[in-house]
Amino acid sequence: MKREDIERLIGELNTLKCNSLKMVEEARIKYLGKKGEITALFEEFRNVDKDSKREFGKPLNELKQVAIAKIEELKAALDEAGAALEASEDLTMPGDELELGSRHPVSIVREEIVNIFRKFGYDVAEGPEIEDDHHVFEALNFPANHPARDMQDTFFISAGHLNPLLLRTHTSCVQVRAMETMPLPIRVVCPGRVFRNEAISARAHCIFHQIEGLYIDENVTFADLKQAILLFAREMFGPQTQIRMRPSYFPFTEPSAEVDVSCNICHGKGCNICKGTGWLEIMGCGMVDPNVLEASGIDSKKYSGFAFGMGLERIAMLKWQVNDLRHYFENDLRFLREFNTSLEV
Ligand code: 2NL
Repeated sequence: MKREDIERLIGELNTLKCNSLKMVEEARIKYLGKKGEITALFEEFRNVDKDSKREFGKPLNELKQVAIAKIEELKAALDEAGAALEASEDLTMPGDELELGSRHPVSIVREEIVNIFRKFGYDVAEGPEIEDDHHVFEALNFPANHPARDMQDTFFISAGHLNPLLLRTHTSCVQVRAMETMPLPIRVVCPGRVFRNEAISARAHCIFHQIEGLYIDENVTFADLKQAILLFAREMFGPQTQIRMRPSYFPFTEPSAEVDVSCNICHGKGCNICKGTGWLEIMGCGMVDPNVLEASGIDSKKYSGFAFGMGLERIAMLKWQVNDLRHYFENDLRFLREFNTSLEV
């Protein structure tokens, strides 16, 4: 028995290549079969003297392990290649169809509005949907007996506390957090989901979306508010758009106004959409009440600001004339596919 025989066989096995399972089986017989070369070496090993046994035993066993492992490896590689070949046999088959999603109308409107205010230099902020009484009501100048503070109108999570947890009823609370934490001046828009305890119908839902904006600096006036809203309206609804403001009331602004834009469907002539008035209501706004500034630690003698808020479903309704709120939450694919902007190329 010679050491070189063992080494030669290990070398052969290491470089062994087979193109078919038949070749692998032939190689197995050549090395490990009853009359195979390795089997023959084991036969020979039986007759070597005791000292040589010590020398050859270990390498011989290693050789056998190398051969078994190599045969297995070649077999596995060919099985895998065979399966892949079988699966891809007909290269003319059409590919699997890809289901493309689409943007939800509320997301489309939110992105449009956010992008307009980004261009104006506003930051975008988000905050928690589970809020406390302080950020939703107290810091926003809501009187203790305001109806929104009632269980009837707001989803409370922990009642009976001084500062109960609740689902936010507007996104103004995100702006309160901005006033508490951001350095002045502040320019921020806050999009988000809000919750009110309403029975679901075509015109009301317990979940909907808002975007609010806030600008605080020295010497901010109502004229700045009007100009900001006018520029926004023309970016959003077209360069011919006119706006008008009607006096209104919110606990957190004084003075307050509702904003209408000229109806870009009938151009003021009067149609179904604007109910014959030529105007469409799009948002509420006003000058931030000094009490609200002070509640978040801002000096109302030095700083003033304006704020505004709008409902995203309402803007989507004006844009696409889908006038039943429930469509925006049911995720019926026939509805969602109407907004398949991702397929526009
Ligand atoms: C509407 C009207 C409005 C605000 C929201 C606001 C926020 C802070 C301070 C003062 Cl932190 N005001 N937000 C102001 C006026 C109107 O929303 O109709 N929303 C759907």
